[in-house]
This record gives sequence, structure tokens and C-alpha cells, in this order.
Amino acid sequence: MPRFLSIAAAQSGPIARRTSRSEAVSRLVEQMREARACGCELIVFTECALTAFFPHWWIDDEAELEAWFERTMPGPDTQVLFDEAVRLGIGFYLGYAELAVENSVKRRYNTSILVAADGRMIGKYRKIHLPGGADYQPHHPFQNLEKRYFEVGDLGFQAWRAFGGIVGMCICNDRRWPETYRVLALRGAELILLGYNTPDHIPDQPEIDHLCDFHHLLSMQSGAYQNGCWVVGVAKAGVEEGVSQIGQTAIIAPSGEIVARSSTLKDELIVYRCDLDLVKPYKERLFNFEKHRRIEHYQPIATQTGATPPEE
Ligand code: CDT
Repeated sequence: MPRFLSIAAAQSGPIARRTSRSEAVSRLVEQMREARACGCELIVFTECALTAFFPHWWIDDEAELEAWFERTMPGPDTQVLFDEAVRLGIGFYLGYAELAVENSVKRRYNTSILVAADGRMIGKYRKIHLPGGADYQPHHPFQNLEKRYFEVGDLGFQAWRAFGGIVGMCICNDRRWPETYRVLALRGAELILLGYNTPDHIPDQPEIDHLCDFHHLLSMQSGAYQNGCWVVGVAKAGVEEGVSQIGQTAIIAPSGEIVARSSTLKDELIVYRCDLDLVKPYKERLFNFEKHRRIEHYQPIATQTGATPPEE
């Protein structure tokens, strides 16, 4: 019996530094309407979908920095997105910068949420793999200061029963790490949603610039295949405040095949009717974790019983 779920991956073009939240949200609302008109039940937006990707530049002033963050979700500027989702009857994944006040302490996270078609918050994820550094790099054409502006996420990798399947979330750099997909799949995920802001130039490793698209797709395709999951990866693409970012928004089947892919570097919706039951041949046979994984052999060499000591 197929379990169909029609998904829209809503690639974003650049968002200028001066763009207001309400302008950015109105672009998302437009894409949401288009997705619903295409019969979609779920729309996936990108990482930090409400603003320019501010970790690309240095910010000293605390108030200026906090202005890039959302204190509440929904908040005054995002309520309209939730209202429109309910009106249309469509769920969504949204990435944003979150300012949380916990026990009177301010904490900043790179966050995503999963929202049901009735506006209910299904789950929240806070990005674990933060790339870049915390210090200014004077010789780089742009910065990657996620380690300065965000804390490492404290919610782990979780999966939720939603949209007729089991859904997990991650964000951008997480997609390059096999453990992201593996932990989500061990928790039962059948569908993994993610947004990303990925420059097409890596300032401290320019020799692999020409492989940016390849490594992006390679990570998601292998993650999907090796864990028997659907993966939906959504870009913020194009030249944003002088930083050129890849597109390649893609929907990937559990076979590892790309079934839909963007072709521009602008706001662009790609849509696919995913059969969630296509995870079964992989999860139940080839990659049946319970049957075939051999975790007793995963210990570091020094703790393995019967390990041959290194030769003198
Ligand atoms: N936003 C984010 O996590 N970007 C990183 C840039 C690293 S450059 C290889 C990414 O992994 O896409």
C-alpha cells in the first residue's frame, strides 16, 4: 500500500541585509500558496529563512546581533505564516535564528521547527554541527561565524510521527555527517528535512571549491540510501550580500536517487509526490539495522577483545 505525501521544497533566492522580516515572510507565504495549489501537504523552507545569513559577517554590537534572532515563534512577523498554513491546510519546516531565554540566561541557536497543518508545533531542532569559527578571519572574503553566534544545539536528533510517516530534522552542515542520518534513522526517521546556506567558495579550502555541488549531493544521497530515508534539502541560493551560494535544492528517494532538483538560484519551488513506503525495501532488507548491523565490532581497537597488540 503506498503512503503518498506530496512535498514542496521551497528554495529561497538571496535575502538582502536590509530586507524586513515581513518582506521575507511574504515571499514564504507566496511559496506556501503555490505549494498548496500543487497539492502539497508539506512545504520545506531553508535554514535561517527569515533573514540574510548574518554569520557571513562580523557583528560586535549585542543589540545589533539580537535583531537577527526570533524571541518567540510564532512572533509578530511570523504569525501570518502560521495563519496562512492553517488556512491552506499545509504543514511546514522553517529554519530561523532563535533567541531563547532559559532560567534568565539568553541562549542563541540555529533552529528549525516542524509545524502541522493545523498550526500545532510538532517539534523543534537546534543545529548541532556548527561550521566555521568564532574569530574574525581578515584574509577571507566573507566570514563563517556560526561558532560565535550560536550555541551547539541541545535537543539531540529526534524524530516525530507526522504527515503519515516518521519525520526527522537537521540543518545545513549536519547533512555532511553520517551520524546525523544514522541517529535519525535509528530513531525511525523515514523522511529527513533540512535547509542550508552553502557558499560556492570555501575560503580556507579553495582547492575543493569545484566540488561544492558534488559534496552537497553526495552527502544527502548517501545519507538517504544508507539509512533508507527520503531526504529533502532546501537551499538559500544565489549572491547574497556578496556571498555566492549554491542552489541544488533536491528531493532524494531512499534509493539515493534525486527525484526532483532546482534549476535556478532564485526562489523556486520543486514538488514531488513521495511514497513513504519506498523506505521499506531498504529498512526491512538491505539496511535492516536489527538484522545486519554488528555493533559489537564498533568499539575502538584498544577495547576490542582479542585485538592484536601493535607490533613493536
Ligand atoms: N550554514 C552552513 O552550515 N554552511 C556550511 C558551510 C561549510 S562550507 C563547506 C555547510 O556545510 O554547507
